[in-house]
Amino acid sequence: MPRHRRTIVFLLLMVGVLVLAPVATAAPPEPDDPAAPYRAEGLGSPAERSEVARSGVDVLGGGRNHLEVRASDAEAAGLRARGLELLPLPELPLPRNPFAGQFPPGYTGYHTYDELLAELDSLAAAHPDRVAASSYGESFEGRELPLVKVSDNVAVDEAEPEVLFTCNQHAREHLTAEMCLRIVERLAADPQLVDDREVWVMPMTNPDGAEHDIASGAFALWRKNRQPNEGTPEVGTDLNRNWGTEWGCCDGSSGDPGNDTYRGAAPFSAPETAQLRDWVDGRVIGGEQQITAHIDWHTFSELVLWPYGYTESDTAPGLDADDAATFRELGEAMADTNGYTPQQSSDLYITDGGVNDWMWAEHDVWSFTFEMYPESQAEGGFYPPDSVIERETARNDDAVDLLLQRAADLP
Ligand code: 7B0
Ligand code: CA
Ligand code: CA
Ligand code: ZN
Repeated sequence: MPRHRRTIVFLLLMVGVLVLAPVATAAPPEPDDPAAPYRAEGLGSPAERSEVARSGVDVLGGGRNHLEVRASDAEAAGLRARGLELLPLPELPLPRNPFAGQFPPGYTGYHTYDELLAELDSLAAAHPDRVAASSYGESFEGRELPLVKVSDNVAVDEAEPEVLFTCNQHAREHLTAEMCLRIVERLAADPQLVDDREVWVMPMTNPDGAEHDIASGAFALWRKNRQPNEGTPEVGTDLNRNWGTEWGCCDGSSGDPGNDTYRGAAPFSAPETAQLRDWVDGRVIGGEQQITAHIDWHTFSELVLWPYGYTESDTAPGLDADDAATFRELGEAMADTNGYTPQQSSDLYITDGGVNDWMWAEHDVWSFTFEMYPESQAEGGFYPPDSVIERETARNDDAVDLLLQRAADLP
């Protein structure tokens, strides 16, 4: 939307808020979606967890023996009919916000898209020799996709190992944008850490979704991007099912645009994944991929995950036993620093079209997913209050530093 129209819409909204505020805050309307959160116990194998993930429920998180899901009454009945034990989880008492488009009270420490860009610009202005803020493209709705480089002599492409951090592929996982922001802040403030590294940070890879999640004044529990789908009113593609390696191969995504794990009409059909792919492809210089290591940040469940996600096998084309051992060793070493549970991605449940599989299969990037705090919906799920941001992002400082260290000598 052009800026002047945004201003007019904003003014109209402000008038609306002043008139309607007492009504809007008095009685929050019933949510459209009657799905409720449950913990499904006794899922002792990846196959059992994958089966539940495939059943159409919204998977919130999981662990070695369980998954947490949102299920409608009918879906819950179906799972119970299969013999599953479903324990109801608390519905979070999420506040409504009279100022639509902002985070509500208790969450204002999180950054909106505009606040994030402003923060990145001010970091670049404060550390012009070490921080460069730019963009690697545009989202479906036309927002610039933010990209930050942190390094000594930041304007120069030096012969230093390059490491990539990506955040917020999933809209509602707001804590991850704060994680990426912290990485930039911390590396900017400590020249030693980036003396002989080039660190790239993409703090909000799905800005349309993240903004949509806070647009109405109540969290929308939104996951996907905001791209319309032909022939249906259902909106959005799950960006972490839209990557081109073994896309849609293995029942680890959905072909239904109404599903939260809709893989899109084709690999890289989402502009957000296509442009991230193009940028990573562009880091092949003189035939060599410059990026050696990568973390894609998610919430929640407190896990460290590595490829592949599309198969239960530890090894598969392009990933041999030595690679698997290195992934495990490095994943476990990082998990030692933050107390997360380390495992191959498919040990949680099968996913196809995920970013880690593509980064490894296509570019031999040592690519991990971190599922951050909390462990459970019962501790806030996707929406922990802003009071945890400092603690739960700082919790990953050592893992980030370890990956930066190891980036120099990875095979
Ligand atoms: C996802 O809850 C899960 C990897 C399992 N193979 C990663 C991620 O895309 O499903 N989990 S999440 O959506 N953040
Ligand atoms: Ca440098
Ligand atoms: Ca370089
Ligand atoms: Zn996620």
